[in-house]
Amino acid sequence: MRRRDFLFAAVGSAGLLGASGLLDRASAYASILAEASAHVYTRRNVYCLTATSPEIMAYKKAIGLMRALPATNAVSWLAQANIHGAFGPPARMIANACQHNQTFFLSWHRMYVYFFERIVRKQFGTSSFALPYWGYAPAGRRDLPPMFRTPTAGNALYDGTRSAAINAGTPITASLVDSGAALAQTSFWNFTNTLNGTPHGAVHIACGGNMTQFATAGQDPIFWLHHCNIDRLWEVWLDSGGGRVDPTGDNTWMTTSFDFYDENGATVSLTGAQVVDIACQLRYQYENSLCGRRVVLDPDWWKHLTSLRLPAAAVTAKLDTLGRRPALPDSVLVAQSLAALRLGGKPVETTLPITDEGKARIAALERDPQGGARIDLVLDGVTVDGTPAAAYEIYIDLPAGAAADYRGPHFVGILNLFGASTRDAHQDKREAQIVPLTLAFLQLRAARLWSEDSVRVTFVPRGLTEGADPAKRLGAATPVTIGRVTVVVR
Ligand SMILES: [Cu+2]
Repeated sequence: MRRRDFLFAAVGSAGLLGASGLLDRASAYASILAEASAHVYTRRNVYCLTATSPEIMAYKKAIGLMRALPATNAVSWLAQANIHGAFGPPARMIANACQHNQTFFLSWHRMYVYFFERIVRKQFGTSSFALPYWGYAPAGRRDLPPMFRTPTAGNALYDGTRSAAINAGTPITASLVDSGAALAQTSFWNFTNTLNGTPHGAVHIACGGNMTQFATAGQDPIFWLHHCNIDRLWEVWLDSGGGRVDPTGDNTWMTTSFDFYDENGATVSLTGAQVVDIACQLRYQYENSLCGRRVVLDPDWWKHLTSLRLPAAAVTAKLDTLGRRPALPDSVLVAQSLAALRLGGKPVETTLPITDEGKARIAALERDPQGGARIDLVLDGVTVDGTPAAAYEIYIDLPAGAAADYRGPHFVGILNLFGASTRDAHQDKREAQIVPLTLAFLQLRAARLWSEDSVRVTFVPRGLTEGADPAKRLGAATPVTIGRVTVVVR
């Protein structure tokens, strides 16, 4: 296990830190280490596995058995998918409970995947079972893992509702799986809002079929691996440091409780405070995504330590201020579109004049970027007719004639079309997409690329998979509507 996890596990289970904060009593730690290693399940990158890996065999078998159970059985495949979203679920079952808002998106899905994994392990899998994660990355692989796309009879991992291109192994378009914009954020709320759209929503849409709607997403076996990866990215973000911390000062986030079914079908609940440490509280961890290059743990590593200290309270307090900002203070409107936008196969640009008060607020934010204010782009009333046929990259103040490059400073995310289909029964459950702009603002401002008088927002269509051409696919059709585009300072 990683040193950080071990440290947490050790501190959590024995509280052996001396008054000096120095870790000592090495032999006690060695036994805790052995104990902890034996009870922490490791989630591995699916690209490191094959169709005959134990995790994959167990998962496949479990899906078959779970699908054979009625939806009234809490550990059935449908009952588990229905917790996320459902068309007409059985009475008195937990259903339609998914949280896609900025407060509970990450913690709710962590709990959901955690109990699902326990069900597979206890009821249908093996005692060492851990869900693999779909570790797509721009530099690595972006295709649907091969064992999920073999349409042979009896392959429970195959889902025929997905797009033909995805089931053929065509790589997802690079900007859709890129977590760079999310990981660059330092406050939890900016991170979760950015991640929710990209790669989370973008990958749902790229898969097509069941994955595009709240009510059916959990029925595609790849859903659980996708959410494992979203959960892993939360850990990657925390490990990046630089003030990235969980909102443990937010009472609502910490104490709101959600219901699920455990491995025996009993109703259980968890709060945010109970899921902040995956190794210590939930007994799982993520293997890094480098296949075959596992870090071999030296059982005597602690003998080489001279000192290992936890950060001093003063340092921790300073780090925490970034992540512990209030969640949603009152916002001030900076700029607003006057009419709904229709998006199709060609780029669409809208220029929003900045109000006088908006200019003053932005100037104040620039003078004191650590002061807690933030700029957000808010996209309300986003709908798509039918199944999305393209993705839309969002750019801020992209200069006329400049190439739209998602790796550049103007890119802020992908328009989130997950659950936006007018066919989705839970379309009304959707909330506005919040695209954090503070980081882009500071970067563009430093490069003198931020416009004083207006915010220009450009939506650039991209194929969902490599080689797909939205202009050709959509022609003159404009199936996507954005009801309102606003920029606010909070
Ligand atoms: Cu999702």
